[in-house]
Amino acid sequence: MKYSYPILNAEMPGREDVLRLTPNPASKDLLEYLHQEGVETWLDRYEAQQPMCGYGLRGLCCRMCQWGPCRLDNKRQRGICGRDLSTVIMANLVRSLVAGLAAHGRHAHEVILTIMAAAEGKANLPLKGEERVLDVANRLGLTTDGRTIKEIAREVAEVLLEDLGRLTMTPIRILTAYAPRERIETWQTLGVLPRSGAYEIMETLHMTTLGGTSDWTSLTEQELRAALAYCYSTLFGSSLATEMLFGIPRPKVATVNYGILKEDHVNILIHGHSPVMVEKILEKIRTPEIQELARKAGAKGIVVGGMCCTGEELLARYGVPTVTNIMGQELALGTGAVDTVVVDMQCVIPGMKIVADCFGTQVITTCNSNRIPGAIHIPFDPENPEGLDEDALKVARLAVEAFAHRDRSKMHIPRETTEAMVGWSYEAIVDTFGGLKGLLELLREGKIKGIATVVGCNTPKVPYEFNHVTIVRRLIESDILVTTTGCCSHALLNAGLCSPAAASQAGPGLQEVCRSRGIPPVLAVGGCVDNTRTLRLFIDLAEEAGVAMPKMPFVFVGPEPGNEKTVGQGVTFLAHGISNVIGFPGPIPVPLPRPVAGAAPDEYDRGSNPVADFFAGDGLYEKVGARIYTEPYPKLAAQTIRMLIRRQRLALGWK
Ligand code: NFS
Repeated sequence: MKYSYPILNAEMPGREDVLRLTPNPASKDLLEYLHQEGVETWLDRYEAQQPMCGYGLRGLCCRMCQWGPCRLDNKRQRGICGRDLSTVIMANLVRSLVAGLAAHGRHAHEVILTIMAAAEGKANLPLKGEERVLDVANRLGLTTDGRTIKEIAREVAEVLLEDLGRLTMTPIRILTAYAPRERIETWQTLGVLPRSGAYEIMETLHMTTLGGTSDWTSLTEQELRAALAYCYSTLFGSSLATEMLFGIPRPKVATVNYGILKEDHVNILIHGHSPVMVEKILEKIRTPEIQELARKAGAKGIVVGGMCCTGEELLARYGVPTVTNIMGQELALGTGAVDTVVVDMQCVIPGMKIVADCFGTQVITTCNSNRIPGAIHIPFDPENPEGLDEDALKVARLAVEAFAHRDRSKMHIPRETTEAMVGWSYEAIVDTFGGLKGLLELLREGKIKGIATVVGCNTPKVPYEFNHVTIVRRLIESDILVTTTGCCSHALLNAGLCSPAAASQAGPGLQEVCRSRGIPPVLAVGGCVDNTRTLRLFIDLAEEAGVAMPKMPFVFVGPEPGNEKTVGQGVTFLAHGISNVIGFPGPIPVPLPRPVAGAAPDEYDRGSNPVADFFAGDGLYEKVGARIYTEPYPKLAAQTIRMLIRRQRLALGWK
């Protein structure tokens, strides 16, 4: 590895490392091609940022007022205001968690308001997820008899909206409806039950502003409180609302990877997180009018490809092929074969537009929160949804018409395509195993040793997608079933690990389980907000086993942490008693072992700081029964996960 960071006890890759280790040949091909062509990507800008700031890397820079910025270290242990090191680290951490909360919250808000519009007949959208509407209504104790599905959906949406924005101390109703009793009691004892997503954002910013709390431990409590708001108001809010609107996904076979793009077809990429407008756009693309328009433009057909979480929504529901993730978005446009990219909200990096301009790709933005200079803007507003059909048709027309302007001399499409079985909603997983009892039995008898949910973004700090794929290969070899979402799932989909054929790479127990059911050893459950599907599975399996969640053989793995949104994902699972294994040190100083002066040469002081000790030692463990393990080397990370699962099984007396 080219860049050594002794302060983190880790290294970061250089260009050669990325090209040598990145597992998808298509990504390597495009990275090399774009470099040769002089097209700038994240890899160039990442190298230009080296070496990175040691204060920022360890969360030691305080920028929460205009007295500073203050950089803290062993010599300067307080900022100008007197704020100490641990308070600065925790304030930075909890602020990034609530930034992620805000992002998922805005996503949830759009989908919930769309349900209201659909229920009131303002938007031409059928409520396709009747089963989910009734299920959530029953859990909330709402009256369903004698009411129309629209009336019930409207009332459920009101509850979800209130959970997002309540300011008074009424517990989040979805938390009360879905969280296990044992956990609710634990959170109550800790005093970390949240009010709502919006309230916990306000309270976090309030606590951490100049002259706010100087007790870092109160920020660890706020971290848990805000994570629970994040989980039960924004993740559940987005995931349940999307299922109410568009239905619960079911397993299906799809083709993914860069090779789905075709030279002689109109190629349209959809990108972002909220699936509302793209559902309509997809509907319009499939109409005879738009298909005919493509033929007239000289195309043999229309290909729609997905990126990031919007891509995963369409993949799970309709088998629409996906191409790549956040760090692949520039590469996908670098094929020069994309006529239009339609983006909604979040994880759309500005570098994408730079590449789009190099290849003449048309960019259409559909969310007022995510504007891009030079893009065509056709926004969706759930409070004024009447124009949705017309706008979606406009986008479809523009997208197809762009085919005529493509510069065919610049096309470079890698041939790789991969088969995958997708659509693993909570219900689909449970049904496949013949109910929770069936899956629990496989866990008890050890055919499946444990379940790891391997999720999250990419980061340039590890070779692109290398940690995701390496860790997961080793987990399935050890009979650990994997669920996945987000950008990690794109890496695993493209690597063929979500195909039933990947059963051959699994250990004997998992292999038998997969082969007898015709399923893959890695289940792609959806976008990041659909981590709720895995969480519900963990909650219900623990309940079925009659065992508290922290005792179950489950692990949360984030091999390539990137976005602020991932902080809340990890802490959500921690709060539920599920330990995290993280693939690169987060913004907390890494305790570094040092030889002890005057002692034997193999005697080390393991090093410490209060915040790292809290998360990785006993502080958090004593509160919720889980801790964070950080391991940047993926084979060692897989070993850590195996060890955690083995320990849990031994304690449970499962062989
Ligand atoms: Ni998740 Fe979806 Fe990817 Fe990270 Fe971004 S796409 S919500 S945040 S980068 S996994």
